[in-house]
Formats: sequence, C-alpha cells, structure tokens
Amino acid sequence: MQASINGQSYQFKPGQTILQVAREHDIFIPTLCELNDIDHAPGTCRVCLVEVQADGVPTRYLTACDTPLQEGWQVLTRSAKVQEMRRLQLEMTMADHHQSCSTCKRNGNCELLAVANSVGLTEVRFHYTQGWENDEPVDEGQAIIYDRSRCIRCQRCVAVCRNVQNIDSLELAGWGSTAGIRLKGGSVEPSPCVTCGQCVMVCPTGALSERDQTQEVLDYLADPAITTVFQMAPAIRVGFGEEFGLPPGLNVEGQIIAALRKLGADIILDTNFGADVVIMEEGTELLGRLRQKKSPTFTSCCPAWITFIEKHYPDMRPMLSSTRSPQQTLGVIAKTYLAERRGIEPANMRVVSIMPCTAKKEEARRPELGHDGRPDVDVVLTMREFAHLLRREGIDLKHMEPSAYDDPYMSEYSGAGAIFATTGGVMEAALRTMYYVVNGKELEHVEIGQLRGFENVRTAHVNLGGEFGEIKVAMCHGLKGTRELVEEIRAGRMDFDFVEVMACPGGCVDGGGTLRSKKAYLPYALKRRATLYDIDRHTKARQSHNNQQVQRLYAEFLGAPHSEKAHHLLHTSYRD
Ligand code: HC1
Ligand code: SF4
Repeated sequence: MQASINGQSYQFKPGQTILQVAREHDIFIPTLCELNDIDHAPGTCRVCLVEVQADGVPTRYLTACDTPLQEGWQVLTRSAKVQEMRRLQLEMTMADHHQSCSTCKRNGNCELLAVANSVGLTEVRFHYTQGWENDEPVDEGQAIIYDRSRCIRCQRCVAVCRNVQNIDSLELAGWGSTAGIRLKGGSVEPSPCVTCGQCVMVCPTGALSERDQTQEVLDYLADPAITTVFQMAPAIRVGFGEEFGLPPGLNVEGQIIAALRKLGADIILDTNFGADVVIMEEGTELLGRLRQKKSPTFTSCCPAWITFIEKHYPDMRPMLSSTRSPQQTLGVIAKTYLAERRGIEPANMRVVSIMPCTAKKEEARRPELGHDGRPDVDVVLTMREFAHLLRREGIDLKHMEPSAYDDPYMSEYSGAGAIFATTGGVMEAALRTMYYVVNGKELEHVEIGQLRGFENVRTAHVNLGGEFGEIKVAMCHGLKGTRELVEEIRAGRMDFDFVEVMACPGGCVDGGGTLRSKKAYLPYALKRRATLYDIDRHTKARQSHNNQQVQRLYAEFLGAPHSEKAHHLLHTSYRD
C-alpha cells in the first residue's frame, strides 16, 4: 500500500497507524499520551494531530497514534493549521493541569513541558483557578503519592498496571476537568496495589511519584548527634550514572561512594553484603524445607511481591521464605553488630537506603521489621530522590573521583550478592552456596547459564547433588507472569522446589524507583544486567559463603545460619 507524508511517497502495511509509518521513516510527530513500549496509543491527548487529504473527502485532522493509514492518503505533519491545533490542544491540557511547576517532582524532566516546548507553546491563556487541593485530594500512600491535580489523563499508568503487571489497581475517576487517576478503593490499603511503582515509571508528569524523603536525610546529616549509615542496593551502581550524563549501565559504585562522603555520610555500607547474609539464611532454610518435603519455597527479598502474596494469595504465605530482605538484614545488623563494634548508641544511628524501588519504603515501615521499638531502616530513598538529594547539595556525580568502601565489617560483597538485582540472580546466588553446603566443594561453573534467560517466566532443573539430586526451580520478573505461575502452582498443575520472584519487569535494575525515561519504558535492562554479570566476574569471592566479612559476622556475632540469634534478627513473618 502507498500513501504520502509531507509530499513524499511511502509504502506501508495494512493496519499500520500514521504514527508507525512516520516513525519508520524518521518523520517526527509529537506525542504525549502514547507509549509505544507498552503498546499504548489511546489518542486522548490529541497532540499527534495531522492533516489528512484524500480524494473526494474534505480535509480532516486526525490523531496519528490511533488512525490506520489508508491507500492514497496525503498526510501533512506540520501544516500551519496542524501546528495551531496542536498548540491549542496543549494549551487546554496545561489549563486543566496544576501548573505549580516549581514544586513539582518532575521539575526538570517533565514530559508535558517538553511537549509544550516542542509544539511551540508560548502562552497559556486559561488557568484553572479554583482550589485544586480541595477538588482533587492528593492520596498520600507510604510509598507513592497520587496527585490527581497533575494528571493529564493519558492513562499510561492504568495500562501498565492492568496489562503489564495484571494488578488493575487504577481507574480514571471524575468528570471533565476534575477527572483524573485514582486507586480503586480510594487508597493503597483497600486497593489491590502492591506499590511496585511501575505506574510511576510511565507517568509523564508529576501526578505519580514517590513520597519525597530527601529532607529527612538532610536533617539527619545536619544533626551532629546522629550517625548516618547509608546502604546502596545492588542495582543502584549500574543505573544511576545516566542521570548525570554517563553511559547507560556504567558501574558508578566508586563515584557514589565519593558522593556520599561529600554529602557527609558517616558510614557507607553495601546492601550486597546484606544479600550475602540472606543467602546464608535462605539457603539453609531452603535445604531444611527440602528435607521436610515442603515445596515450593518462594524468595522473600522483593517487597512488592510480598504484598502481592499477602493481598492476592494469602493462602500461599507459608511458602514464602521467612528470611528478611537484604535491605532489612543490613539495617538490623548495622543497628546491632555494627553499632556494638563501632561503639555507637543504636538510638543515635539512622540507616538510609538508596533503592531502585518504591515498595522498599513500605517495607522499611513494617513494624515487624523493627527492633527494640526502632525501625531497622529509617529512610528509603529511591534512585530519583538520591539524584535530587545530590543536586540539592550541588554534587555532580560525573565529577566525582571514584572511591572505595572503608568499613571493615559490612561493606565487602561477593559476586553472588552483586547479581541479586537482575532476574535469576538470587536463584544463582543461592544455588552457588547450597551446592557448596551439600557437596562440600564449590560448583565447577559458578555462572549457571540455564538461569540467565530473560523471559518473564523461566524454569530449569538444577543438580544440587548429595541427598537432593536434581531440583526444579522457576524465576519470574513482572507480576503478570508471576500471577500465572502462582495460579498453576496453586492448582497443582506445576510444582517447583524454589521460585524466585521480582515484581518489576527486569528485576531491581528496572525497579519502580529507578530513573524515568521520557517516551520509553525500561530501555536499559540488558545493559545494566551485563554490568552486574561483569561485576560478579571480577569479584574476589563469587559465593556468599566466601565473603570474609560475612564469615566474621557469623563467627563473632550470629553463630551459625539459623541460630537463635540469627532467627530473631534476620527472619520475619507475614501479614494476615
Ligand atoms: Fe533489590 Fe534486593 S536485589 S530487592 O531488587 O534482594 O530494591 O537492587 O536492594 O533488599 O540486595 C531492590 C536491588 C535490593 C533487597 C538486595
Ligand atoms: Fe499498579 Fe504497581 Fe502502580 Fe500499584 S504501584 S497502581 S500495583 S503499577
């Protein structure tokens, strides 16, 4: 089939939209609500209007994202009328939007402002002046803030929650200019929401964002009586450089350590250390459960996954590992063992986590994950908040000279701990140690290739040796595939010994607290993953049990995995 765009003739396939054909030929048409990576083209923002002329039909103005191109059409993407209509459309959207850009979380990288700029908007004549706050209550969840006054009704969040995560927690509510996005049930608790943050990742404005806790951290740093302890999650070092213009996937661990020192952090630790401890506990737990023929065991490090089970499949709770996540493990060990070793009063210690995750904020606030009446982790910053914090303090990561950890107790990590952040990583880390425990020798090939695919649900048979022989394992990332797998297991149609789940598609490297990309959904997953594997390859110890600081922790403080002390500090239970 043949049609023309801007006077140039192009071939196209039946069913292709005007936007698809234009993009195929590198012809720019501005879009706002549309997001190709999640197959979302509702045509609601009308920014992609084009002029269409066809024989025998009056000139029409159609949305390019959802209009199939037809034989013989002549499409104009930048006629004077088209440009004027786009500007008017944008002006209407801006008028129906809380334009308090100076206090908005998206200040500096808002897609709405970028599109307004690209269509040449120079004036907004209409302003919604009645009290937004009264008309549109802001839903302040513990982790995510839903601010309808900034919603432009693109419905990307609805699409990602429904089609990618299969949670279906969001709906468009209200009429006319007061319409906007809302959680079903009115707030997080009664809604099916698991705070995975995928909706935040695709929101083009500041309507969806995390609860900003950067001020709390600055307050800790300013208080001389407080010892600030920072931890960075495995995913942070491979996904943070982009914010400062460094190549996607680059390992910026050293620059982050330097930036934290400049910020005034007292102690800098690595969540990877916590991950190694988790493997010691979870691996031991799993072997015990295998002996008792209790299968499957599900991993427990991903808090959105935990909430998913608690809210959606509570009957499956006994299958969750009782081991706390690496974040919480590190927090509690810092406030006990480290505080003791370094002579710090735990009440004066604040643990701040830098996480690629929104759900970790909820996790840290769980009362069951506290100790002596205090939370084990005081504040969780998403990667976006951490970038904001550095900017507030005038720190540019790009100009940081890489530095190294200096804490002798809790900053060493193994390659196994490093790969936690990618799908299949926890499984691989656990198997490396379990194999050693069962056979008394290391796996010959520590890189277990059969666990390293990228499909949303993967299964494998792994030879654990000894009394266990071959075990069946599964790994899921993204909740849509996870739900399907859980349904199969629940119905008895599939069975596994060990199942790893990460709620975010791609795993933590693409978590709901990572940097947002304009017009793209999770574009760097594989680059970040490749760097994690590279870190693993170049780490001295590649198994958690060979981490010398972990060995010392057990020798001097915990005793053995699953000792009474370890059980008290490092395990948890789940909510009814
Ligand atoms: Fe994750 Fe984990 S890997 S959950 O994805 O088990 O967030 O990075 O910190 O706790 O270690 C996140 C990442 C992270 C925990 C670890
Ligand atoms: Fe849906 Fe996750 Fe957003 Fe909750 S946080 S509304 S589950 S996408």
